[in-house]
Order: sequence, then C-alpha cells, then structure tokens
Amino acid sequence: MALNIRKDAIVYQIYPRSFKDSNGDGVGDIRGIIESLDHIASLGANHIWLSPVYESPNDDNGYDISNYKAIQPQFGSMEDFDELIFEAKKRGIGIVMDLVINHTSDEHEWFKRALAGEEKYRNYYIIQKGKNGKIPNNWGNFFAECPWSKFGNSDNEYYLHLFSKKQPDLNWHNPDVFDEVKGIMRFWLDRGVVGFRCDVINIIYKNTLADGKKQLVLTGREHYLSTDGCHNILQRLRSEVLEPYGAFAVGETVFVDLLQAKALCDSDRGELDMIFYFEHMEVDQVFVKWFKTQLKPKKLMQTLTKWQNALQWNACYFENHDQPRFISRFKDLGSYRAEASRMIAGLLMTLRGTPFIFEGQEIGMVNGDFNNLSEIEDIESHNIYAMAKRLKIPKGMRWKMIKRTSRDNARTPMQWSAAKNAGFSSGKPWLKVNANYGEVNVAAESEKPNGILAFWKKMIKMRKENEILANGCFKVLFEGNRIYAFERELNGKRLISVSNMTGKRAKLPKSLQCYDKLVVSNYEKGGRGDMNPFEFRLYYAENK
Ligand code: TEU
Repeated sequence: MALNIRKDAIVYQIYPRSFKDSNGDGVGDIRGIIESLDHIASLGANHIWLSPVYESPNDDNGYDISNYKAIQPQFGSMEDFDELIFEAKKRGIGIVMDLVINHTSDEHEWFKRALAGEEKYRNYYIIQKGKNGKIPNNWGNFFAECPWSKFGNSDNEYYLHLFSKKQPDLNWHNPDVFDEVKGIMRFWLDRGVVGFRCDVINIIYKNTLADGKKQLVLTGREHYLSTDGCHNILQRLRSEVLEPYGAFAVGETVFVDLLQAKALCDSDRGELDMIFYFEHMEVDQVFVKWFKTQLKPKKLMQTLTKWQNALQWNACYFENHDQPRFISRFKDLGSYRAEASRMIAGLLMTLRGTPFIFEGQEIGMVNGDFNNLSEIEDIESHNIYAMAKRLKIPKGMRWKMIKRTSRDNARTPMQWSAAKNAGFSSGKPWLKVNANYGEVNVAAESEKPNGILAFWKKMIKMRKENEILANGCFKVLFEGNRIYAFERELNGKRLISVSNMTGKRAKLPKSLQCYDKLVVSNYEKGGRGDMNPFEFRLYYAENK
C-alpha cells in the first residue's frame, strides 16, 4: 500500500493550549491558530498536527476526551474549526487530528451511562471484579498511579485506566467501540482533515487481564503491546476508513522494538503510514525517563542510524509536547543555542522520512525555567513527584528530576514577540512564559537574515525541493564522539549530511575530507576545515 502522505511533506505540530490566545483568557485557541497561519505557511509546513481540540475536562490537557464530535469551548467553536480547515487549505496546509482511542474521559457520556448501569456502555470499558479483596491484576500505569479504580459505588468492581483515573481504557474487544471510532474518524474526515496522529495506538487491544511478568515499569505490558488484535483493528481502520479518503495515519507507539515497528508500518501491512518510536528520546535516560544522564552524541547517532536503516519510511522528530526541548539536552549547549537549533534543523531535514517540527522549535525555544513544583501543571509530573516522595527520594533530587524531565518543558507558551507574555496572550498565561522571551521570539528572529528561523526555513525549502532528500536512500558514513555523517543517494547523486553534535570544535574525519561542494552550512563563515561547535554542513557529490 502506498503512503498517503507525500514524501516531500513537512508537518508542524501545534499544542493548542500553548500556541496563541486570541481572547485573553490565558489559553491558546483556534482563532489564535488561524491568526498565525501565515507564520506556519511561511515556514513551509504542508500539514498541521493539532494536539487534541475536542471537548475535555482537561485532566491530561485534552488527552481525556469527553466528546469526540465537539470542540473544547476554551478553544472555540465548530465554526472556528471549519474556518481553520478552510484558511489552512487556502495556504496549502492540511489539518491532522489527534486520535485518542485507547481511552476516553470518565466524563464522556459512554462512561456516565456505564456508571448509570447501562449494560451496552459497561461493555465499552474494561470493568473487572477484584481478586481476593484486591485489585484485579498487578499491572502498572503510565502515570505512576494504580491502573484500577473503583467503578462507581460498587464494592468490588474496578475499571482499568493505563493513564489517569479520569482516562478509562476502552474495551477494543467490543465491536461497538470499533464502529463508534469509525464514525468519529469519518466525522472529521468529512470536515476535511487529511490524517490522524494515533495516540498510544499499539496498546489499545488487551489480550488478557492476567497478571504480568514483574517489570520496573508497566508490568503487564506483554499482554497489550502490539497484539494481533491491534494489528487487525489497524488494518480494518485503514481499509474501511482511511483509504477511501486517501488519509494518512502516524501512530504513536510506545515500547516498540524494530520488529514490532515494522509490523505496524511496513507498506505491505496496510496499517500505519509511519510511527513515532521513542528510542532516540531515551538515549539520555537510565531505565526510566525520569532518571536522566548526560546525552552521549554517539548513542544518539547509533540509534538514529538503526531506525533509519530498519524502516521503509520514518516519522522523524526531535521534539513534541511530551518531551523536554531537544537542544536543552546537550550538556555543552552553553551559548550555542542558535547554532544547536540550526544544526537540528539541518539534521531533521536531511534524515529519511517525514519531518515533524514542534511549535517553538523553529526559534530555538529551550526548556521552561521553572523554579518549583507549583509552577508545573502536568499531571504526569505531579504523580511522579508524589511517587518519588513515597520512595523517600530527597526533596532536592525530586525537584531536579521533575525540572529536567517534565512535559511542561515543551508546553510553555509560544514566544511570538518581546511584548507582554511573549505576545502569546493579553491575559495571565495558563503556564509560565519562559523568561528568555525578550530575546527568543518569532518577531526578533524574523529580523535576522541569518538567524534560527531563517535557517529552519532554508532547510525546509531545501527538503521540499530536493528529490534526493525526499526519496534518496540513507547510508551512514561516520559515527564519532562528536561528528555524525550520512549520505542520501538517488540515481548516483548524493547529499552528505554532517553534524557536529557537541559544543566543541571537531576535526572532520579523513573519510569526509574529500567532499568539496558545500551546499549549506549553519555558520555564516563555516563550511571549511574543522567543524565549529554544533556546525551542520551539507555537501553534494556524484558517484564516480
Ligand atoms: O503519550 C503517551 C506516552 O506514553 C508518553 O509519551 C507519555 O507522555 C508519558 O510520558 C508516559 O510516561 C500520549 C500523549 O502524547 C500524551 O500527551 C498523553 O498524556 C498520553 O498519550 C495519554 O493520552
């Protein structure tokens, strides 16, 4: 089955709460996105992936949906949404929705009717009797809580939630759930959306609720990761819903290894167009993501290479709304914020696969400058902090963990200008604006012909116009402690991508010194001799 997205397309991810507030309530909204479309169009994005904009009580900022066919009132109305589709389309931009179908909100009508005792809706969820006065099994939970909560007033019944207790998991053994989801997808496809980003899609189908093998995190996961039932659902969603519309699907897939990944997105499978895997996000973690160590560039390079080689087509990303800002992970970032951001632009646009840019990445936004837990909103961070307290991890260390890993690091308001609240909102922003906004903002960047934004635009343009970058094959050339180099090749024409992933100068390896046709460097006076800190270069060569 062919890809349902052009190979030269670029996707821009918006976290709507944090993007642009048009009405001064401190929360970003759809009209704010409409006002900002020219920025996204000038960047060169073909699609916008919207994190959830559906009605939600916001326990997990919209990933807990109470009505899949309504817009979150804080974000606007369905008319605003239709206008967004229309205005985006006018600029050649398609809208991609976030499809969260592992769970709903406990405030969804289905769950409420289940609680009211309607058998039909009880079967939409995973409700189980306790075992010997205890919860039904020994599974873990993504947000470090107990995955089972009492179902209503019942004495001995529990419902499963792999995320927060306000996110009950759906029962994908029930064909009615499948039909409901098909209806939801068609509802949005009929309004003009071009694809879906499918939230934690490889965990939706639970084979059994039996106890799992004890693990450090997520005990029980062998019972629900990439099950046959999940593959079957994905194949049917593809053929019955997506294909007739020519719509694409990118899956967020947790804990996938290469084999599982291939089974989810190789083209002959007829499931997903591509997946977001996590291994390159995890190169600076110890066992679990809350314990971080220094990022070792070589490990990052090896991981990128491994996935580039394994999959027919990749979803390439370095940031999203769940991850700390990527450039903040470099221990020797120092004063090289601009150079590192431009290096990532070069790297992202030259890897093989669809590049996903997260809002703010194009101006080199860094982690939030939070001082204490009261400044953090994210449910996951609060839960982890509480767990660390239970484990008697000292207060200072607990905070250090959260500060470095919190998902809020990427969710701070978009920095548009040096005006009050970074031009994000005239009211009090729901999450603290980074204090560096006077210097780091879209307006300031727009004035700099050789700035960060200008370089992102340049690389995006190149990625879109160059057939080698869209279609060429990938071959790694060099993985060192500092320098990463690979080639993209098409019909004997080659582009050589070279990145210095450190804040130190680095010798260009001998094997790369033969290239002399520089296409671009992220340094004004770069491109020759030793590599500058975080320098990126692209060379052109032809096969001899
Ligand atoms: O994330 C799923 C996921 O596993 C992680 O990325 C998550 O952020 C967490 O760190 C697990 O420890 C998706 C969404 O992207 C995330 O925002 C949601 O909170 C989550 O699913 C539940 O819908």
